[in-house]
Amino acid sequence: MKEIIMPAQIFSGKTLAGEQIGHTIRTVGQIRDIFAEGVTLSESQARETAYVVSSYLPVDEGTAGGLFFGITELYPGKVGSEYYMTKGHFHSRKDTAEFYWGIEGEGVLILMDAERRIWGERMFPGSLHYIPGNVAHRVANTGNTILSFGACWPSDAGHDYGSIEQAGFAARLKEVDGHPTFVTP
Ligand code: PAN
Ligand code: ZN
Repeated sequence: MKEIIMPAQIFSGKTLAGEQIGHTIRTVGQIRDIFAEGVTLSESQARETAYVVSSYLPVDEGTAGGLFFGITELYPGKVGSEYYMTKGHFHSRKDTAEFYWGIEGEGVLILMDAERRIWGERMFPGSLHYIPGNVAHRVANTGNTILSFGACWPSDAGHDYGSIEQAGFAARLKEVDGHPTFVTP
């Protein structure tokens, strides 16, 4: 008799649930160094949640040929004139790409190639983004509600946060006259 089983993980279209779903929370205080220097955070803002990543990693990190799936909920807010954003990273294995797609809210996907060329793509419910290999990616919430987006990436991609911690992105996305604007230092 061939069995038909229930999947152990459910993606409702908005949230991800199941035994194997992990959650990572980043507070504003934990990611304070990604924002422009010179802005002091209050203690209460430092305790705010900046984003939560719910992820389904069905195989061990580093496995060739596998896929990972994640949903990021990025809260609205600003540090100075800079929007709450993800830390951002290159993949450790340079030739690995990723899909992002917008689920709720609005924002900008900030992309930077190996030559430090920057561009942005608007994110909104239904937006689909192909992030090629060797392109750093970070998301900023430019709206007043939670920005939720999905991600699917190879299980051997790995995350290189160090390059961004050291050199940052070549431009910052700030609110200027009420609009998201790239500002170069
Ligand atoms: C995403 C990101 C997630 C959080 O799943 O990891 O949105 O952003 P940071 O990892 O930059 O803090 C992804 O790009 N995975 O590869
Ligand atoms: Zn990634």
